[in-house]
Amino acid sequence: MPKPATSCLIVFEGGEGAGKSTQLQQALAWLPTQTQQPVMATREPGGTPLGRELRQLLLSDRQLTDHTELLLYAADRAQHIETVLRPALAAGYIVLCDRFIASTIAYQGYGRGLDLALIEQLNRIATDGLTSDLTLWFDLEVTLGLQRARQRGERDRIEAADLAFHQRVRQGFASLAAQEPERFTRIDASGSIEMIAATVRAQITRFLELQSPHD
Ligand code: T5A
Repeated sequence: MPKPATSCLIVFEGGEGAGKSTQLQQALAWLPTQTQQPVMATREPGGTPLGRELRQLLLSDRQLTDHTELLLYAADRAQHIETVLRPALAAGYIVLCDRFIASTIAYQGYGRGLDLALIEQLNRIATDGLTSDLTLWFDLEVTLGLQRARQRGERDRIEAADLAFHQRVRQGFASLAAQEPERFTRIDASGSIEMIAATVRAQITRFLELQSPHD
């Protein structure tokens, strides 16, 4: 696999239990065998010490208003970008990130029904213009994803939202994929872990080849 010219941010997105964290770990084990470039993994919410506290709040059973929830995700992101993502990208890393901006659009925008223009504005402030280079969306039928997530035990505050909420979240991801088909790639997450990992490897390989300098 050719070495990419620059650092890059590859984001793993999806609804509950779609398998994105499992796939991120697989990619994290495989990618360093393919490139000289340093590779690291991080996540939102919870990619910083402050973010881990925010994550606990966000996933606890506390009553949060929808706007409070939105602002806490934005605070987590602002801290993550300034203290983790930007320094890693400046140091030449390929960064694999579990969830990013698209989750806010899908969950708080489509799921909670908050104003998409407001979310865009807030994302602009939180990210200071940073966007993903490639987003892999793990798409799975909602009931199957919730079933997988529930097999792990207790439901968190967001998993516990009703089915219609999770269906709207899926529509949100679908809409983002339709808007930017090159950067935002849908991956069928219904197969085995190994089958999906092979698709992820192919997508990342293709992306890095496109990034690499040509003669
Ligand atoms: N959120 C996040 C927002 O609302 N707005 C935002 O802006 C952001 C950033 C935390 C929550 O925050 C919300 C979304 C979330 O509700 P999270 O930590 O990513 O985000 O938590 P979850 O989405 O809840 O993570 P999950 O772990 O449920 O989903 P994953 O990562 O998609 O699933 P994964 O890989 O952990 O797998 C779940 C189970 O399925 C099995 C795994 O072994 C595991 O047990 N599995 C498979 N089983 C069969 N076949 C496969 N192919 C499988 N792949 C995995």
